[in-house]
Parts: sequence; structure tokens; C-alpha cells
Amino acid sequence: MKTSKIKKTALITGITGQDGAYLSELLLSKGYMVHGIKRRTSLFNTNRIDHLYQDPQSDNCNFKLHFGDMTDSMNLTKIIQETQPDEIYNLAAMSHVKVSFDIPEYTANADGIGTLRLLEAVRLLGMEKKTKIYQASTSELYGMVQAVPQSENTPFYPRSPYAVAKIYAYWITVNYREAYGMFACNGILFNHESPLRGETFVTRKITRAVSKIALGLQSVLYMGNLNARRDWGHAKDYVEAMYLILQQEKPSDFVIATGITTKVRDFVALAFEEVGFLLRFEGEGIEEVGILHAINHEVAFQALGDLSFHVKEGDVLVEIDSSYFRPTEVDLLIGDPSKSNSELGWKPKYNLESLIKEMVHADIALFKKDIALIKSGHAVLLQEE
Ligand code: NDP
Ligand code: GDR
Repeated sequence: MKTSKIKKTALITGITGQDGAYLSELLLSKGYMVHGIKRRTSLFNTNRIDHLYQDPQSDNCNFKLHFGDMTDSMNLTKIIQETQPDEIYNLAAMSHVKVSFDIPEYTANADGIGTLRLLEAVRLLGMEKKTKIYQASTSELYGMVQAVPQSENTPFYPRSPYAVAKIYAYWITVNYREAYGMFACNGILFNHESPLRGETFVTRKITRAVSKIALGLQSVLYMGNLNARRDWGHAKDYVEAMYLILQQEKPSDFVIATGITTKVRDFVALAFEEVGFLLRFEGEGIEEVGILHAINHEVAFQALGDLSFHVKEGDVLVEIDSSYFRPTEVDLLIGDPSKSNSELGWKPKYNLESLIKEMVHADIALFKKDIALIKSGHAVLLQEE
């Protein structure tokens, strides 16, 4: 007898973000019906997921977007009731740590209370036994170093309004699991990046700047704290873990990390190396600069083609701008992924080198297109933040 598989339905908040895009691709490839919540904006904000668009009138449509906002409980309740999801992935957040110092109240509302709104909507709709919930928790919860590597048992000490909002979301997720028996889980994800990463996060800011400097579109990269250390992985690997967390027999919380930490300054140097530029850092504190020490012409030619180089040895390519420092910093993150390795069977496929390679080459391709548009008078050169 033929058994027909019942299609699962997922609802993704934050579907227009980096992780939302990769997770949508993953769930669609597994045959899910995917619903996503996007904010109303004055210009389109769906460029990361435009390739997934399907005609909503079509009978086979398995990807639908709904207008919504984490600050509006009525709207969230209505969408959950209409879509009847088996799984909710709560990825929506004001996710920039530095910006959270400028808009702390909004961050608490969207990132902290927003999670409560989702959990409570599921409960009030009587869907607490049907709907599993994934909460996008973060290594920022660890904040001030208590112990390393950081595991599911390491105490939290948040260091930003973002992390404080996310700690509320973490504990309210645990509380709804314990109080109402909901399948609600935290993925405590360490930093993960990709060519789809927002332009103001440090890795993407670096790979964009490296590409622009190499192509003669920018002269200097202005940086904040070069000494912070992060455990960087690839978003494509990390969305696999989100999915696996909701497929377990019992709900639980998991650290997702590579277990390797790298200084921001080393990420900068590795990204420049990808285009054949070898840097030397000199000076101290905010006087420190990154100087072009040598060019590996063969690598540079491979990366950039026959475009003439706009830099020479001795040029200052990196400078410090103290406005990028944070009032309180998280100095060291290094995750212990033992639990996710053994219980989820999760292992990342990318390493730092392959991540940087993919990001730098994607940005070079992007800016080569821009150069063509600028030359033909169809675009102007915008200065980076
Ligand atoms: P992004 O910043 O790329 O995406 C955030 C998403 O949330 C966007 O779709 C954004 O919409 C949406 N959003 C923001 N505010 C609201 C709101 N009030 N209502 C509805 N939607 C909103 O983040 P990532 O994809 O990198 O991260 C996904 C989640 O994982 C976030 O919660 C983040 O805090 C968390 N996280 C991320 C890590 C990382 O390294 N990337 C590590 C650990 C946790 P719009 O496109 O309109 O701005
Ligand atoms: P983070 O990521 O704060 O870890 O939060 P980000 O890339 O913004 O910063 C990483 C580290 O780099 C230092 N830094 C700079 N950062 C930025 N953005 N711009 C700079 O010019 C710069 N110079 C140095 C920072 O001080 C910091 O130490 C990210 C977000 O995705 C969160 O949503 C997520 O929860 C965590 O990762 C895990």
C-alpha cells in the first residue's frame, strides 16, 4: 500500500533575515509548507528570499508571506491561527548588539516580549500540544566570561540591552516548556555568517571592505575592537541544527558552535589574504593601523582578474574608529558543541577558511557588477558606514 506523507507546516518569524532565508530553503527542500512573517516596509525587504517566491494563487504554493511584527500580539495570534503551524521558528529580532544600546526599549519589546507574545498566542489558541517552538537564543547570553568553553551549563552574564532582552526570551521559553508542557527549545547559537549576512555585522563589513579596497572603490576599513574573539560558523550549517532541535523526542536547549575562537584582527587579516594582500598591524590602541605589507600577485590576479591594483605596499588599509566600540563588550566566545554533536548528530561542514573564501568571493562578484553599473552611469558609489 502506498503511504502518503503528510506535509508539515512551519512558520518562520524573521524570514527576511540571513537565517530566515537559509532555513526557508532547507525546510522547502524537506517538503514543508513554509509561512513567513515579514514587516511592512516602504521599500521591498525580501531580496534574500525573492528566489523562493511562488504565486500565492497557485494550488501548489508552499511558500507564503504574511505581514506582521513581533510587537503586535493580535497580528501574531491571527497568523498562527490561520497557518496552524506544526513548528514555529522564532528568528525575528532587532539583532544588532551595538544598535541595542541606542534603542534598548524597542529591543526589549521585540526580542524579549515578542517571544512571550508568540508562546502565549500558541497557548491561548490551545495549540500547545500541536506546535513546537524554536527560540533563537544566542551566545551573547554568556557575556562577561564566566568559564570557557561555554556550554549549556555555563552561567549567563549579559552585557548589552540585546543580550538582556534575549535572556528574558530564553527563560520564558524554558518556563512555558516546564509550566505547560510545550515543546519549546532554545538553540544557543554562536556567531554565524554567510554572504547573506547583514552589512553592518563585523564579518560582512570586513569582506565588503576588502572587496571594495581591492577593486579601488574604497581606501580604508574603519574598525572597532580588533581584540574581541568570536566562534564563527556558517549560517547554512546552523539552520540545519535549528531543524534538528525540533525533530528530537524531547524538548531541550542546545549550544551550536564550532568550538574554535578567532580574534577579529585575524579575521581581517585572513580576508585580505584571500585577495593576496598581506597585512601587518602596527601601533597600539586606537592608534593601531593595518598596513599593506606585501601583495601575492598570483592570488590577487586569481581573485580580481585583470583589474589593475589600486594599492601599493606601505598603504594603510585598516584604521581604528572609536565610535565602533561598545559601552560594554563581550571579549571571548568559544562554544562547547558536545551535546549537539552527540544528541543531534550535528557537525558543521564549513570551517573559518571556507567561510571567509565564500564571503569574500561573493562580495567581489557583487562589486564587479556595481563597477559595470557605475561605468555605464546606472549607479553611484555609496560610502560605507
Ligand atoms: P537578521 O538581523 O539578519 O534578521 C532578523 C530578522 O528579524 C529580519 O527578518 C528582520 O526583518 C526581522 N525583524 C526584526 N525586528 C522585527 C520585528 N519587530 N517584527 C518582525 N520581524 C522583525 O538576523 P539573523 O538572521 O542573523 O539572526 C536570526 C535570529 O537569530 C535573530 O533573532 C538573532 O538575534 C539570532 N541570533 C543570530 C546569530 C547570528 O550570528 N546570526 C547568533 C545567535 C542568535 P527586516 O528584514 O525587516 O529587518
Ligand atoms: P556580535 O556581532 O556583536 O557578536 O553579535 P558583530 O559582528 O556585530 O561583532 C562581533 C565583534 O566584532 C567587534 N567589532 C565590530 N563589530 C561591528 N559590528 N562593526 C565593527 O566595525 C567592529 N569592529 C570590531 C565587536 O565589538 C564584537 O566584539 C552577533 C549578532 O548576530 C547577534 O544577533 C548574535 O546574537 C551574536 O552575533 C551571537
